[in-house]
Amino acid sequence: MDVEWVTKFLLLHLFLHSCTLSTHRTASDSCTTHIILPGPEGEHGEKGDLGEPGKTGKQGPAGSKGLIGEPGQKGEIGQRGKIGPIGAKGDKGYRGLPGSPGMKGQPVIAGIKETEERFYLIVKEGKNYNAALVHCKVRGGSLAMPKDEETNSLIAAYVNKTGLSRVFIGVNDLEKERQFMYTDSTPLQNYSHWRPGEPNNAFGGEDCVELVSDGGWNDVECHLTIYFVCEFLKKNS
Ligand code: GN1
Ligand code: CA
Ligand code: CA
Repeated sequence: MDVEWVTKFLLLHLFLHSCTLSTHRTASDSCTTHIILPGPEGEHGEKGDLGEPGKTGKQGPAGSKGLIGEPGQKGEIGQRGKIGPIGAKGDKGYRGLPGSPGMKGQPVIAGIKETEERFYLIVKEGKNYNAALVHCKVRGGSLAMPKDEETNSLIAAYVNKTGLSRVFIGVNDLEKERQFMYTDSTPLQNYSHWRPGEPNNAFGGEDCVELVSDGGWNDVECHLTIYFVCEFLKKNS
């Protein structure tokens, strides 16, 4: 039942009741002129117009952190790096196996020749003039010093027999250019056996002397490495 209608009915009923119970009023002046009954309720009004859009709401709080993204694509291969520093020196290697035995060597001394006073000895070890001289000296001798044709021929024959073409002999002009001396510091006196055109001090640097197989002498560079002849004085001469 409609609540508003019930309320109005009750009010009216109350009004009527008080009117009939009243003792200090007459029925004629109080209950006939004040009865006002409301009419029936009218029809509902038309639906109102659409309201205006509401105000923009306040900015909301920040959302929660999103999930981690997918990994990106693999990048291109990088450029080649700089060459690194030189590594530390390696350890010393193991000792190698011993080599196989060598062939039997040629005899260093090619026989011996002698005169009445001296022994002559070809040394088949290539040495420069100074080393050759030392080799003979430490053995108590000297580089051969042919001081006459007989001795020179003997040495030449010896060189030929040994199959050689040249040997150092103990003659040089180390002390003074063009003043050839024997290695015992005696000057060339009555004898020499220069080849034609020698000594020529070729290239300005020939101060030692070789004896070639024909017995002739030639001045050569002292640093040449060739075989040589030592001589040894016999003791009792
Ligand atoms: C030799 O080969 P050549 O001309 O450069 C010799 C010289 C001689 C010359 C004679 C190292 O020199 O001492 O004087 O022949 N040099 C050597 O022609 O044997
Ligand atoms: Ca010279
Ligand atoms: Ca020469």
